[in-house]
Amino acid sequence: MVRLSILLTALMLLSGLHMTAQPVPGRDENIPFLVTFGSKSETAWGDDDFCQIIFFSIPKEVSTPVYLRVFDADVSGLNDEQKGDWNSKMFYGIYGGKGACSNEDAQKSNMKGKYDSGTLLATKTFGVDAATDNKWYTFGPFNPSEGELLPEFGGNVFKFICEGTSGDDGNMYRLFLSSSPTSNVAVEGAFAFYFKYKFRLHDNNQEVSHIYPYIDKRVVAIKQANFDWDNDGVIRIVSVAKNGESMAVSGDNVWAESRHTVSEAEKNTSFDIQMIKNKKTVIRNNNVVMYLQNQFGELMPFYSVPIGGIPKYKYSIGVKPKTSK
Ligand SMILES: [Ca+2]
Ligand SMILES: [Ca+2]
Ligand SMILES: [Ca+2]
Repeated sequence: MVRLSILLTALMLLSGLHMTAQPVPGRDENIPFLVTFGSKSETAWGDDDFCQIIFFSIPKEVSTPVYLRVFDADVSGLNDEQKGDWNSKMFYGIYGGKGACSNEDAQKSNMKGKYDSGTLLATKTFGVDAATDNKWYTFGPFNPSEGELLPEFGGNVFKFICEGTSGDDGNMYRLFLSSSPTSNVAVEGAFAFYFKYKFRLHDNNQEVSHIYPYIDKRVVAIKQANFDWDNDGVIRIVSVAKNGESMAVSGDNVWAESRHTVSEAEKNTSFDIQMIKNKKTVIRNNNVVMYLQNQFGELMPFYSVPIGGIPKYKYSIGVKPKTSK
């Protein structure tokens, strides 16, 4: 219940952010693709467990149908990462109803238990498919009331799962929650969130990618974990009180972890976690995984838009950090 009121306060800050909240990866994240590999892949290619879970929240006032659109749903042709022959299959599922998000297994970093909780509303499996290569595929329509009504997460919540069920190739894709089946039209007030994120970094080492976890008032420290970063540059935190605090960066096929304290001034703000690529070496096709935990060991959601806006370092706070309890 504590968590509920905290999130409600946070989510009120999201109102007004209509047009930027619908794509995943989010516009401000500057991440080119989400990634899921086939179930027989080597984890050294950048996916630790071959499954990705993304949640979408729709304000309960919205009663018109919504659609979940997937760009490049196939595993072949353009965008995807081929190993040998194209032989991978991807299960896509959209879930609603009781437990879709509230089941704790759906909010964890592994695929144990009922991570696929809730009611399966739509599903399709893709492999080699020229019809969806480099194009949008549309799931739906869904009635928003088919989601799981969770006021603490901002309304009716749907769960999207992309799971590799065979093969060893990499699936690159993007998502858009739309009010139209044929184009990307934002659903007023909706947004996406995720507890573990698997994605592709840009090849161009001048690009900087971001994620935006929200630091609620209970958080006194975070532990970040990332996988298979291939030592591709630096990861740093910018917040109202941190001017680029470094996070641990993983090498090939391993996890790295680091702990970061949270000051009073950082509570109820977002962190801007910046991923700055290696400027000396061009590392291409770099697929990575990241999640964050609070001091209770709970995974912290990242939001497709930074709640409260992108944080700016304030010199007056940073040089005199207030201590947390
Ligand atoms: Ca293959
Ligand atoms: Ca493709
Ligand atoms: Ca990698």
